[in-house]
Amino acid sequence: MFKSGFNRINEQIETIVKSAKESIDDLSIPVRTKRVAITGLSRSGKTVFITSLIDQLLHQKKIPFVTSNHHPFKVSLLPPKPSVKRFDYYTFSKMVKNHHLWPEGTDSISSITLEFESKSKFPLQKSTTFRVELIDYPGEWILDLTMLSLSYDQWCEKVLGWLETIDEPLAQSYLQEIAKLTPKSSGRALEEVIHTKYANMIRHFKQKHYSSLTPGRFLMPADLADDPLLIFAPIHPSDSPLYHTFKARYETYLNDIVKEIQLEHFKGFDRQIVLIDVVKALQNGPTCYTDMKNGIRTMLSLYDHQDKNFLLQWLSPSIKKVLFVATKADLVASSQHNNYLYLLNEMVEDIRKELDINHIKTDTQVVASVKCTQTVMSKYHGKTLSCIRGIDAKEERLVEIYPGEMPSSFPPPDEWDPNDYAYEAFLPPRKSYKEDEPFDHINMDRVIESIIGDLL
Ligand SMILES: Nc1nc2c(ncn2[C@@H]2O[C@H](COP(=O)(O)OP(=O)(O)OP(=O)(O)O)[C@@H](O)[C@H]2O)c(=O)[nH]1
Ligand SMILES: [Mg+2]
Repeated sequence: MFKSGFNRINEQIETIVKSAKESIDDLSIPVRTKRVAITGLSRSGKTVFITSLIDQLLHQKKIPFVTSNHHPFKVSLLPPKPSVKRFDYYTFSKMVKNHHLWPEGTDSISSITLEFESKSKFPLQKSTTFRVELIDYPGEWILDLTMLSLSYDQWCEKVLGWLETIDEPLAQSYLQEIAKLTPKSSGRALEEVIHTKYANMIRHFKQKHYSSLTPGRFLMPADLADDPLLIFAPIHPSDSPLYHTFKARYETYLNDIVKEIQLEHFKGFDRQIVLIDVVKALQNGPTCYTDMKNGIRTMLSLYDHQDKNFLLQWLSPSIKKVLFVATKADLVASSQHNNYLYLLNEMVEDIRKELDINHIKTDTQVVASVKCTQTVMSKYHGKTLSCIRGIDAKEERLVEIYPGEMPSSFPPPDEWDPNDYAYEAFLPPRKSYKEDEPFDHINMDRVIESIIGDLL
């Protein structure tokens, strides 16, 4: 049988397409890897957020905003480099889903890489593969990075100056103690007394929800507990042996711990998510709010290109996008999520302007990584109001509470009464998950779209 001219042309086209496809396949293009830093002050929700992020991407059953916008994609987990601990997604998700408990506070740096394989939008290309690397670390350690730009004297001046401004008896007592030091002050016993007083004070401040506390290893020493390297504290400059010993240990701490161990993990990030516990700020009053805001600003000053510190310069230029996320949105009635977003926007407004000057794109979102509550209409003092129903963390039983109205703007300091906001901590829901069922969440799909949607 004769082939029609049309068929011959068709066959030739097919051959050309096939060989073009093969030559594209042969090009061994290295897999693109984007590094996403999940940062946030201590207890802001990083570990739970990363666990939920992975869970949503692996199962893809509750992220319609992502799945309906893109070609189908598959996600698998790869181990990190051998030198880094693996983020223990399986243990954490099991703990939340099966045991209905939260993971403990993080005490070491860990990492995990997600490999995405997505069907190409173009017929000539095979499916595209890219990787997203995530790191988790103890929130207490993040502010240590900013110590890198401070000499011992500058750090002391900053910390002691701050202690003078806060209305805390322990701060006064510490300042009085160090005022007694003389040019002859020396000896291990005295070093330990001053260090212990300072370390206990900042641990106490952490309980009181202060955020700008350094050094992080005093709060979360991990493998350095009882290491003499940590025996230092801020004191006024002098020629005393005590001052010289503290100064030397401060410098060793920066070089051996902060630079060598911690900084290594913060280099070369492309995108950053900053998690903020805005409910905590509202609930603990103006001092906590200001302190938290300062903590976040300090954390992000790493990207200030005006900074003359070469280490910070080396770290900063790769970040192109920062997403600010208010976590634990399930503590807030769903009708008040807009106000929750307004509060977040207000909190990060100045910081966003600073990042904008440095050509870093920013965005904001409110999220619950694991939705633990339902919003229900209930009678409260004779009125029907939006209440929150969930397993109360203290009472370990199902409760319904009315946490108060979330304002659309932070109150002026003299009108800000933390008692107006009765937000409670909740345990993960006591539900039984179907196989492959991810966590219920609020807006995790919006976050995924915002941070990696362009790659899919
Ligand atoms: N209701 C609710 N609570 C949450 C959620 N995420 C975190 N939490 C609460 O916040 C606490 C801290 O969460 P983590 O993820 O451990 O916080 P982290 O930032 O990793 O804390 P560090 O490791 O100490 O820096 C948890 O123990 C929960 O009580 C959430 O989505 N909903
Ligand atoms: Mg953690």
